[in-house]
Amino acid sequence: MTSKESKGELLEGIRRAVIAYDEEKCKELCRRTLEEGIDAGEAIFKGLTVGMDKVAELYASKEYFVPELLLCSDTLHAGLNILRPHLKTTRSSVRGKIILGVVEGDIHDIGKNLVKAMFEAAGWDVYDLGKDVKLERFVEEQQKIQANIIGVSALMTTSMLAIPKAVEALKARDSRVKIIVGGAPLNREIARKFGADGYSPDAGSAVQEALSLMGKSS
Ligand code: B1M
Repeated sequence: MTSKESKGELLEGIRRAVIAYDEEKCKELCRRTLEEGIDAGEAIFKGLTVGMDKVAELYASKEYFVPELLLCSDTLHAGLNILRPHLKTTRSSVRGKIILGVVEGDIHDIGKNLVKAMFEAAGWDVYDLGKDVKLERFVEEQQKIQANIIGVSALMTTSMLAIPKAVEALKARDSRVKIIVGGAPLNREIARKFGADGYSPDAGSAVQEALSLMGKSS
């Protein structure tokens, strides 16, 4: 077996373990990818995340329901916890502060947790407010932390409507604050309409977007 094949097999195994919500298998394979020297980012974005995309398809085709989604999500997070400390990104000389959270009424936090992992790996201080976050919490935390960036995630067409309210409340306190948004129902155009300063389609590009809003590059 060539090392390329074994890497491909490991990533495929991780995808399958997420789909089969086999938490132990997922953890074992994530540990093995690290032992084999495979990049943690690849294992996250070509293994765990691709597995979750397949889970979303199974949900859409009504082969999976909410209980399976929860189990698959737990499996993904179990693998992410093992891989996260080994993530390497281009560490920039800029170490910013970011407040992160998922909007009120929305408990989808897988994407937000991937974004968090990327900022941590880039050396940022991350203040994670979690999911279902009331807009007042973003405002209170910003008053305390004075972060460079506030990152807001929303996964539903309904919950994303909380974003313009959060932007308005945050900008009313400090018009210079920079807000980045992301999540499946959003795009750059909607982000602009909601008054956000930045948008990122995926966790990988969120750090770069933050840096460019701060007028820096990695
Ligand atoms: Co639900 N859910 N869910 N769900 N869920 C969706 C979002 C949905 C599209 C499924 C569908 O119907 N096709 C749909 C929303 C429809 C709409 O828009 N109105 C939906 C629904 C309806 C619901 C419930 C109402 C179901 C119910 O109870 N009947 C309920 C809502 C509960 C609530 O929030 N109040 C619900 C519940 C759940 C679970 C709890 C079971 C589970 C979430 C577990 C968890 O997150 N801990 C779940 C899941 C897993 C999904 C799907 C299948 C997968 C989402 C996911 O994790 N994707 C989803 C279907 C789909 O998206 N196709 C669906 C993988 C993840 C890596 O991608 O989160 O997009 P994503 O993150 C990406 C980018 O978007 C981006 O980077 C990430 C990685 O690159 N990104 C950012 C995200 N945030 C960012 C922030 C940034 C930058 C980039 O800067 C700040």
